[in-house]
Amino acid sequence: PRSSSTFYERYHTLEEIYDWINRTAQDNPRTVKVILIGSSYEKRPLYVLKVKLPNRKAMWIDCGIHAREWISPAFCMWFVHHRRWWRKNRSISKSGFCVGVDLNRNFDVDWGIKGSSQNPCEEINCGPFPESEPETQAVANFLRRHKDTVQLYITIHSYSQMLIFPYSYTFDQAENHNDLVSTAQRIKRYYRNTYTYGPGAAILYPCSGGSDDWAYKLGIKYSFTFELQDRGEYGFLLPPSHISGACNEALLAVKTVAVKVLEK
Ligand code: ING
Ligand code: ZN
Repeated sequence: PRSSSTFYERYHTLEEIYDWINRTAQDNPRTVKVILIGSSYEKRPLYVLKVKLPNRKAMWIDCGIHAREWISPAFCMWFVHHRRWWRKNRSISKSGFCVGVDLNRNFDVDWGIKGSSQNPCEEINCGPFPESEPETQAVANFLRRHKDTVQLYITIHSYSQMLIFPYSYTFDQAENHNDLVSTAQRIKRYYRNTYTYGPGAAILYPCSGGSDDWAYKLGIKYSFTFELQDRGEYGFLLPPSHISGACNEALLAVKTVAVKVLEK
């Protein structure tokens, strides 16, 4: 449980809301604009916060027409801030309506079968075909060119404090499973916090098109997904004060694996 409520879980004064409007526009100069559309009977400014959509369509939301309904302006702020929860890339689907492919479902390994969706509006959309996305292509092409020298593949995600290794797309055991387990155990010894480890399908969920499985099948026999801090207290909103703790922990882990794998 969170120690205190976040900014968006509290009610704010009009002054605070004006500050928030300006800060939001300043922090997102390309997507957010403030437009003054008039003033109230008591001469307080009325603002539109214009948030750009990928196509040229638009919708209107107003909040706070009735003064005592405090949850209403709180919702408008929540709605705008929700963009902070974006997961996918920014590719626009064929229909032009939804945006984003989950790059960790777009790799060419058992593509589109498990734990993924063909629907571009969903969070785990695998894209129209394997390696359809420029980001996936770039990584895959580079690794294909260098697979003979790259011995270790690591991909960093958050959160949940886990060390995941192949496979995620099948419950079959990786050929060097015991070796992967002992590597993960070695890392775990250095952590103060609790980390869970194991094959993705077993410890998380079965899921196709992930980069670690793809890299493994390319021939990189040590392939890990690190899920960094925390375990859900702050989740994706890990406060800046936790950055050094989380990174030092991950640093130690990366060093430990690197020493074990590359010193052979
Ligand atoms: N987790 C991963 C995800 O893409 C994962 C878990 C790892 C899936 C390896 C597939 C393969 O769902 C996060 N945090 O994104
Ligand atoms: Zn992730």
